Amino acid sequence: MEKLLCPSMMCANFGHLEKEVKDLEKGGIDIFHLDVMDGSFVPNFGMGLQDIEYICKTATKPCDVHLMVVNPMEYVEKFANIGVKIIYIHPETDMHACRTLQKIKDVGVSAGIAINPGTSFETVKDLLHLCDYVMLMSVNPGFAGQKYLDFVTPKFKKFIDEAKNYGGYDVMIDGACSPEKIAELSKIGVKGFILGTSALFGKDRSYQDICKELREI
Ligand code: S6P
Ligand code: MG
Repeated sequence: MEKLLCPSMMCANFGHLEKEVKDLEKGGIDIFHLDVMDGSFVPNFGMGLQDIEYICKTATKPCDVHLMVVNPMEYVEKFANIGVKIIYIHPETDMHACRTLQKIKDVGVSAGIAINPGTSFETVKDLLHLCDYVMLMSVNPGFAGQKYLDFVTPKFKKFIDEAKNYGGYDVMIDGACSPEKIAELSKIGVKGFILGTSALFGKDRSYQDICKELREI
């Protein structure tokens, strides 16, 4: 199965953002992953509308937004208007996740859920028919550079096995996604990999070399 390689832009060098976008595209990435944090749902702040808009305009590849914010419904149109192609919400922070996912689809954007390590398949199963993507967090959301939580691994298999019953969403991983995890999880059917400090950024090799290697493992 062809992998989706998705650089997590909060880990990029903001001193040279345009160059980062171009180099990553040259490296062969598939989707830019843009984390939005409101200091409330998660204890951190990160990327604002201006950053997102700049990356969407500079990039030729599609951009997603991972909304780690309370009341994600309020921002769906804003992000759609600045050109993002996929919106992930956290059902844990949305009393009407069903309605929000439908709204995302209605504005012509692909819909995804991102779920915390402590959120089970059973908790979200009635949302899955509305999802194009399901992104499992293998760290508690909010920060790059954390440790992979092993108890999440069996959940990947569960979501992959069930995908055919809910219209065939793609399963993604976000958090501490190392080359070893990519090798292990791509074998069982994980499609997309959010690449932060564990696999892509801060290495002294080109994005091109790293991406080529990640595709082959
Ligand atoms: C943070 C965010 C993630 C991170 C990414 C970093 O919760 O959702 O997208 O940026 O996980 O990756 P790494 O390899 O540093 O853990
Ligand atoms: Mg993320």
